[in-house]
Amino acid sequence: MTIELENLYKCVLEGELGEAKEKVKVAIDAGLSPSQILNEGLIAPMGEVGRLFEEGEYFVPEMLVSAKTMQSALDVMKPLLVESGVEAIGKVVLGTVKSDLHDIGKNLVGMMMEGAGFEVIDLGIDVSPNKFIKAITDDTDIIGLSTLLTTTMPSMDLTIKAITEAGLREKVKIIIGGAPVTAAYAEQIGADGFAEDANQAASLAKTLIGAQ
Ligand code: B1M
Repeated sequence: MTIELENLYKCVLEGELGEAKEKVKVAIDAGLSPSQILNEGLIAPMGEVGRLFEEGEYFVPEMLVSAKTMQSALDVMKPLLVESGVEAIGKVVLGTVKSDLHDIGKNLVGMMMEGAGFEVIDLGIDVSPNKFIKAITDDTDIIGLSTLLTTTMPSMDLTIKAITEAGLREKVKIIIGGAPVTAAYAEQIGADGFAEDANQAASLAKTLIGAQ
């Protein structure tokens, strides 16, 4: 790993909120690619944060400050990940499902989808099935559901059931993702697809609307 990425990794791991933006700029100026900065400098330390939490070395406040650090770094990355001024190829309604407050992965998915040319309506975190339903308009193509907790995976199932009961299932394609989610689970609950990461999510969304 380059010294710039090592510094960024440490900054996210230790939650040095004020430093993150600067470290990202240094990595960009050093000519590192956005995907390298993202994967090695930002996503990798969050995995380590999770490991330290499991081992009882980190607690919720440490996880939170690392998350805020990563989010502020992502804000600097956004212009590199999102191409502006392009006419939208489709509309995505995105959210973290009911009872789940994790949003970094979802935000990244939103950025990649925007970068792929979609208009993204981000409903935020802890989104109830009803809120997803209310957000579906005539021009909505894709619903994206994110979750990070095994305990909130059933909220995905409930959301799809609610969309079906509201008579809207045929109008939209539904993509699910998040660390505990699998392709088998997507099939089990009747989603149209599962994506492992934000890039795959954007690519899957394009495939589902016939744009690639
Ligand atoms: Co939480 N947390 N957390 N946490 N947290 C995890 C998820 C955990 C795995 C940590 C651990 O124990 N190792 C664990 C879940 C265990 C489980 O269910 N199996 C956990 C726990 C237990 C909890 C609490 C219950 C802790 C507590 O209170 N005792 C609590 C729950 C709160 C709630 O939601 N109700 C909690 C709280 C929090 C914070 C609020 C402190 C904070 C979140 C802040 C925020 O998001 N704004 C937090 C954090 C930061 C984490 C870890 C450390 C990092 C998550 C992250 O941002 N990763 C996480 C450990 C880990 O993931 N290793 C952990 C980086 C991000 C880029 O990756 O979100 O996976 P990820 O997104 C990926 C893919 O999953 C995918 O694309 C992204 C990458 O390209 N993806 C999609 C995501 N959504 C997608 C949607 C798609 C497609 C792909 O289509 C629509």
